[in-house]
Amino acid sequence: MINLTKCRICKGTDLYKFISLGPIPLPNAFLKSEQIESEIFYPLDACFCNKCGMVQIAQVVDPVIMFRDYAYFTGASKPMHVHFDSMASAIVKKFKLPRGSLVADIGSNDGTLLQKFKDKGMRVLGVEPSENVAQYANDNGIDTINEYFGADKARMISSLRGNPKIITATNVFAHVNNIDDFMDGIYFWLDDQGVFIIEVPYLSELIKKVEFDTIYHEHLSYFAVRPLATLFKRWGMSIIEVEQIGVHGGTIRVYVAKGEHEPSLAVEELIRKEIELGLDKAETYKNFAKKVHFIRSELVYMLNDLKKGGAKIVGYGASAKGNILLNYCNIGTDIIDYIADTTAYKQGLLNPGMHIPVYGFDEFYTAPPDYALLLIWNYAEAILKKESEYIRLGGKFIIPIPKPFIEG
Ligand code: DWN
Repeated sequence: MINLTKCRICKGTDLYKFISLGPIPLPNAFLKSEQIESEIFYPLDACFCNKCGMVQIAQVVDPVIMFRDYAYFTGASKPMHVHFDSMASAIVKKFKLPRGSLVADIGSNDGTLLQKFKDKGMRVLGVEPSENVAQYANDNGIDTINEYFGADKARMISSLRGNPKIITATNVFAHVNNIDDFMDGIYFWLDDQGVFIIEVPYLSELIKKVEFDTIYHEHLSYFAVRPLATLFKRWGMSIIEVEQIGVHGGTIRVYVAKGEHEPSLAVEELIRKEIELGLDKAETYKNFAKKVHFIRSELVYMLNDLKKGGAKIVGYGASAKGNILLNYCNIGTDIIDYIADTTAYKQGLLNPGMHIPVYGFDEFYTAPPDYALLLIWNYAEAILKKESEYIRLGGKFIIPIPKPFIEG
């Protein structure tokens, strides 16, 4: 693990640590009981750069440890199929992509997004560092190179596969430590008339909705439009469009092209709102930390009170963010009997840190709990709809973010 001494973007050294969530295990490090004694806990500090306003994690954990055998499969979440289908349709339409155009996805995971592009007649290529997930994608017919992306790999791939019209990177750009090498690769590989499209959790939403459980070691950077615009300029690229999307608690889809381009009104509007929200001020993050402490006490009080009343409580969705929430609030098997999750890889394992068992949904439906702590609050709308029968029969959801409340 490396401790950050200068800002990942501007290399400034005036970093303000505004919250510590650790020591805490990696949020996707699900484990067997025999692995508990060797479990590793890391410090987890979020910092604000007083020079350029970039928010970032101060601890850099070796990506091989985090991603070599990865527990997160995009396709396990039905709402992500819907999201990526609409993303692929929007991009094909927006850029009038002829059939057979090459679309590349970096951090392509199990190929869920690329399958949607393939269904629309595009040629697709994934670049995915996690061996197990890349294998799954290849087994399912999505051509995927099992590598970490960077300048060297871009040169190798380009010589073999040509230059893509579109390169996407969804929930990846924030995971990259060596952004300079990554962007060198993007600039080299992208067709000169091409567009680089990233989706990253939006810092404005994280602050507004106190989404502290999305702060973890995989997410090294927390982006706003303003620092991103500064960053891309270093490669002679510019943001041509930004869209706000609902997924993962509030995301921005950023379209970047080579050369100078007039920013759209949306870009200027979002930057204005970021300044209004105070994203460029340390005070904003100090207040954020206070709200996080308040959520923790409220949630712990609520759960203990329900438990004292004899309630049966389970976790719903063994997400990375859920593991941060449970560890930071010290919520364990004394409160949560198990966590139900759709990902086969996670079932039968224990969640990191609190060692709560992860099951499928059989027991959730055969012996419904009184309460389900929604650890995937980012899918609340879809889940409340999907579980309407559970609610009709008296089941209730505890939604922890942005303020703990009971739904149902
Ligand atoms: O950036 C990342 C985001 C995109 O995904 C990664 N660093 C890791 C991951 O974060 P997460 O685990 O918090 O992602 P989700 O998509 O909020 O949670 C997915 C988990 O929820 C999966 O384990 C599947 C589960 N799930 C479920 O059990 N029932 C999901 C849905 C929609 C459901 O109905």
